[in-house]
Amino acid sequence: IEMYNDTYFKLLVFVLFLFVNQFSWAESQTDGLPVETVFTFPGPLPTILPDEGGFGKGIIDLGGLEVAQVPINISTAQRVWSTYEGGRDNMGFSIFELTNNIPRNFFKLGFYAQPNNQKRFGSILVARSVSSISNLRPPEDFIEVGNTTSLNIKQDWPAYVWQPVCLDGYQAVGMFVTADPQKPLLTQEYTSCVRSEFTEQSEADALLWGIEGVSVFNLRPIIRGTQATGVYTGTFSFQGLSSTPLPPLFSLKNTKLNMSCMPSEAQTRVLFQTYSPLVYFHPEEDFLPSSVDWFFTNGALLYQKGNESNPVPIQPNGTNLPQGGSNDDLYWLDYPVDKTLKEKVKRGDLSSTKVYLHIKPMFGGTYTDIVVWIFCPFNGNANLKFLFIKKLPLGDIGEHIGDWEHVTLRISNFNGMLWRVYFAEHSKGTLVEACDLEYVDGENKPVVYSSLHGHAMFSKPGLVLQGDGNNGIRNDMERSDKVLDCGLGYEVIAGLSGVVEPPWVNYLRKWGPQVSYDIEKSLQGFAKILPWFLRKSFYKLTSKIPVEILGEEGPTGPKDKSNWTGDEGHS
Ligand SMILES: *[C@@H]1O[C@H](CO)[C@@H](O)[C@H](O)[C@H]1NC(C)=O
Ligand SMILES: *[C@@H]1O[C@H](CO)[C@@H](O)[C@H](O)[C@H]1NC(C)=O
Ligand SMILES: *[C@@H]1O[C@H](CO)[C@@H](O)[C@H](O)[C@H]1NC(C)=O
Ligand SMILES: *[C@@H]1O[C@H](CO)[C@@H](O)[C@H](O)[C@H]1NC(C)=O
Ligand SMILES: *[C@@H]1O[C@H](CO)[C@@H](O)[C@H](O)[C@H]1NC(C)=O
Ligand SMILES: CC(=O)N[C@H]1CO[C@H](CO)[C@@H](O)[C@@H]1O
Repeated sequence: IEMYNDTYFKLLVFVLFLFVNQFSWAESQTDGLPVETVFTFPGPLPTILPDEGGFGKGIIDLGGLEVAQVPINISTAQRVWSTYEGGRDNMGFSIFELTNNIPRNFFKLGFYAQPNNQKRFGSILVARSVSSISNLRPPEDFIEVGNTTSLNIKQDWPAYVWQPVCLDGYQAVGMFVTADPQKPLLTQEYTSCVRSEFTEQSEADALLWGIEGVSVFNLRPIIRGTQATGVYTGTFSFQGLSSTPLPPLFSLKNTKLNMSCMPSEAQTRVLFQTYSPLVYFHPEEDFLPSSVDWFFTNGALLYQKGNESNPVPIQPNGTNLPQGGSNDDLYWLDYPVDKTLKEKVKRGDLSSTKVYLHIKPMFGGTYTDIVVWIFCPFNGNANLKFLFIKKLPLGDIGEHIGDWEHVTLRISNFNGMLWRVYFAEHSKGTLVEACDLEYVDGENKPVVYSSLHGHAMFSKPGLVLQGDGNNGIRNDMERSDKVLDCGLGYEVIAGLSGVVEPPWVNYLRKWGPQVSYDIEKSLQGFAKILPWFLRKSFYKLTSKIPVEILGEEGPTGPKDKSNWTGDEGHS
């Protein structure tokens, strides 16, 4: 007992000491929040090869308006305001102003904001006019958007939010924030009105924070895709502070769009060597990926409507597949007729798997998307978690032949840095910022988890339910020795000059027969085996699960999906 007392007394004193110290040294409430640390990649950044092209040069010319991308870090930006509650993980968010290391003669277009639950990460564009016409102007005035005095939130001091008022023919692209009620001076420092030729309409991107009807989100161009001109600026909008509607904020626009800032083939390979994902399949996964040639040469057959008794074997690269046309049901692929061979093909072949890369410009050629397509010959059935039933296999539901999945690396053409990764998940998906990814030790290779049977892509292991929160379709992700290192075997199938698309890319019909079972009927079958008092909630749950999860996206190839030329969807 005495020893107990003595040790514990010492411990108590020590803990008290730490506690008191904590208080006296605390400078601000952000101490210890992830946002206080600047994110750095675990490995070396890609080497920007000396090249005649415009990739990785730091500055991109939008056709008379040059933009540079400034990372938000300790030596470039200062925090002007934070709130410590609301938003992601209820940790609040912070607003930053660029203060140093802005390239000479470039001007701020607005401020930057990010959630406090992330390490300090991201960047914002600054601009310079390089034309006889002034493509940039200081604002005529600032509108007071509002202030945060009346918000019942933890904050060091209130924020005052301002939006530039521009001369006719010019548009504002970002908001400014001050810590005192004085209007920002109308000096050259805030040369933030952009000539309309270089702007286009914007909309809300990711929600950064929201509380009591007030919301803050990044801005992105409304029209996005490989041919779209809208440029992502990195500014944000603060909505709901004032009751009067505000004039819209705009995105930038690349009037040139000559794609001269896209990486060359050699540069693309360096980028993929740096950021190629590592994909973990579930330990219980039986249906692994394969290369398309493995699928073809192991007996996959091409069927034609009306001639079903004469399927034909498929040549390597799909040279005998019908080209072009549309996703009608005139042709489809199926397994070999032989039972043993069929079972073999279903299981794929991890060791010979290749991934297929589609390289495409995004945000007016200021970013490069490297879409990493993975083919699995078979998509296994769906499992449901329902009340006390942890795992109810749903018979055939979810099964289909020919499963195309993807993750997309979005890389800055200013500096070759990875910005976001898109994880495709059953016809939707999630964009994850580079600071929130898991990486292979000491490298910049993102870790990806493929869900059991459905092969949906996730950034974290564990269980994700799609339904009503506690019940729904299971997505089980776990590390195992079934792992695909995408950097080891890949083929660029489209988007680089000189690359000829293999014929299978232009096969636009289904990679498996049309899923023929009746989902409704199968579900009714499951409901029947449940006790009667559970049936109603079972129906209620299954009605909430989007049909495309149960039926899957359908076995169409990469080019049939609008993501081929469009932006990745948002969750
Ligand atoms: C911050 O960004 C600037 C501008 O790119 C860069 O020069 C500097 O090295 C960075 N500083 C740190 C501490 O990462
Ligand atoms: C702050 O906003 C409130 C409205 O929410 C307004 O009444 C007040 O005048 C503003 N304060 C200043 C100093 O602008
Ligand atoms: C595209 O624009 C860049 C930068 O102004 C210029 O150097 C290059 O010659 C242009 N390329 C083409 C193909 O027009
Ligand atoms: C059916 O397929 C076989 C094998 O490809 C082909 O020889 C035959 O001409 C086809 N018949 C019709 C009616 O298209
Ligand atoms: C498939 O096509 C690619 C180019 O598109 C070529 O490099 C490769 O040799 C072809 N493979 C076969 C097996 O024909
Ligand atoms: C994962 C993803 O975003 N898939 C989309 C790709 O495009 C098709 C349309 O062709 C959409 O239905 C999918 O949701």
